[in-house]
Amino acid sequence: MTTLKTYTAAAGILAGTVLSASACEVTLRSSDTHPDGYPTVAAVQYMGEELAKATDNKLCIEVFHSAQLGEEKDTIEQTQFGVIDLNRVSLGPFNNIIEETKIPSLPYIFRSVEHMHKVMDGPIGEEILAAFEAHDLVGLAFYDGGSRSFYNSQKPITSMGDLSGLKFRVMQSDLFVDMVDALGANATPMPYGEVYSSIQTGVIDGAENNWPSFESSGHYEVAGYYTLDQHLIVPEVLVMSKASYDKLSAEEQQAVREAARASVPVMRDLWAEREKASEAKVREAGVEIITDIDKTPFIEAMVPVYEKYVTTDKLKDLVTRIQATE
Ligand code: GTR
Repeated sequence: MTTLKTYTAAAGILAGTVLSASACEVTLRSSDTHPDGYPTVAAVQYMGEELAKATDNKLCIEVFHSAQLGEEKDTIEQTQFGVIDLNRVSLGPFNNIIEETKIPSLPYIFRSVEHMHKVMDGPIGEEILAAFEAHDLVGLAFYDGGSRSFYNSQKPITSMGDLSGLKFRVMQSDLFVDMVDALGANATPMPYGEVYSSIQTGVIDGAENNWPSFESSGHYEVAGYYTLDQHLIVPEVLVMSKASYDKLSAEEQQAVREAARASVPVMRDLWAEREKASEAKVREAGVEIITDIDKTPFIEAMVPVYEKYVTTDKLKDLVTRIQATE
């Protein structure tokens, strides 16, 4: 059975047909916390089309979006066990498990999104993808996650001092707890799906994220102040369960890797478009956006965080090489 699926909604640039999962011999289940139409979801759907084409419809992908398979930390464990075949997540929730993932998750490690692309598209990115193997996962590709900034329900943050005493949700990673502490605020690690109600009920004052997530999660409805301090440019990653990968032939494994790689430029185009659309929607809603912020004290405050997390020669070398990348 063939079903029609168009990507035109939020995606804009893609339009085409995909075979429904039932037409395939093997349907790989892929998890994503984001809703249908979000760039990461559309990119993995695109990968599924490419994979079906390359394998004569033997392998397909079904994306379970909107956290249908669970929150990121839990789905990562399930992917390690082979219960979930593919998973698109931020690098953040891997920080406590895979030490190499901490490096691109360090605050202000990248000077720009272009710098991040240059690093992650090259040998350093390959090394970090390879680090997943020892943890029952196969790192397939990096996706974009823009830059993350703080938003809150209380007041405009115009300098680092304004963060003092506020409570922010962070992804479930010790690194991000220490990052927020170092800035003088309080951090609460929490699954993404609990953030909206936690801000609404005052359990936390805010969180931090990029434009598309701030918008698509609806957090902007309950947090009316967004300060573009851009403390993180943390890439997102697409991983496969090693158990699922090992069931495939060498040709199929190659097809999976190629289809994943082919989805990266598609994702980047969708991302660029969605960032603009999300920003426009948030501005339209009347959220106060603070762009005039001195990042220097934020960067200086991160020195002890780097000291705590960049401990081994291997990690120090990664930081040096990233910083030296033009
Ligand atoms: C988003 C990211 C998700 C998730 C979320 C969060 O930007 O795409 O994978 O990590 O942030 O803050 O939990």
